[in-house]
Amino acid sequence: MDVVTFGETMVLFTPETTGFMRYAHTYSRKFGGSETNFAIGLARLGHRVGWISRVGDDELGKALLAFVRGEGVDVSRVRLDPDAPTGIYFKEIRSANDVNVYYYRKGSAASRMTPGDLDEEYLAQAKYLFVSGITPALSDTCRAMTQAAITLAKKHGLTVVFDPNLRKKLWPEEQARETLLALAAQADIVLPGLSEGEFLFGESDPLKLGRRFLEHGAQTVVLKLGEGGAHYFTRETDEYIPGYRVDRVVDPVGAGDGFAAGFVSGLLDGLPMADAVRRANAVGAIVTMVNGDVEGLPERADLKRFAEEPNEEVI
Ligand code: KDG
Repeated sequence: MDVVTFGETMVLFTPETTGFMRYAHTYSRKFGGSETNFAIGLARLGHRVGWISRVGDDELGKALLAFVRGEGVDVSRVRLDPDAPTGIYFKEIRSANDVNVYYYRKGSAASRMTPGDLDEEYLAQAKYLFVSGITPALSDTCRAMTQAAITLAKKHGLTVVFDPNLRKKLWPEEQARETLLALAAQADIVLPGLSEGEFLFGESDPLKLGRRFLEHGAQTVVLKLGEGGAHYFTRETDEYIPGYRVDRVVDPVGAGDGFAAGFVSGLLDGLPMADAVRRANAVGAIVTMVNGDVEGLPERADLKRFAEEPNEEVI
């Protein structure tokens, strides 16, 4: 396995119409969850990736599992929980750049995960552990599991990649800040968005923010600037990598996970940091052009085509 990740994936209902959810009558059923968005992104690019989780032992849980398995992600460590349902979430698309989410996930099967859901041998054989800041927000036991996963990863020499993925709907701000800062301090690579950095450190200047994350413990920080690209920082150097202009954003949800998949894929392929960030920008941009959290994730050929197109860079 190149990469292992863990966290909750939900059944996603996307309305066929834009506007307030109260007027939406028809939905298409999809699946979404930061960690499987990321894992599917890597699988589409040809990497070996495993996902640890729980889903309900119900029809939707089985459909979700079949979907993720069908995308080439190893689900051998996912448990069907007979005592709790699979989580659900709805999207409300007011406009392409204004998407709300409504969660129905409290008490879900995944929120009942504990450190006992981790298989040490399974983790130990991977190169990277991808940790999202959503999992510790789900419950006390999921928070303990997140810490246990990082501890095991460090014990076995995995590189820990952390995306803060701040979801204010899931937990009180003070608890979120304290927990996400503690996790960021232990990660080798941190992939924050600008607004997440502002939330964590009260700092909005990208250069200062990147250095704050380094001082806090990370070896590498890639600050995501949306359409504007990304700025990476290491102990030795830093560099701004412009983003790609997307003519028509359809659905921005999942772009950050695509970014993370593109970046880790670049590292697995041994690309220099700047090229890994370029790939991350490209995958993130491609994801926004398609409705759904994972549907737009590119395969190698799509990525090559996109890179060869005369894409305008946004600086
Ligand atoms: O990054 C996209 C995720 O936010 C989405 O897929 C759903 O995992 C999800 C969440 O918890 O919001």
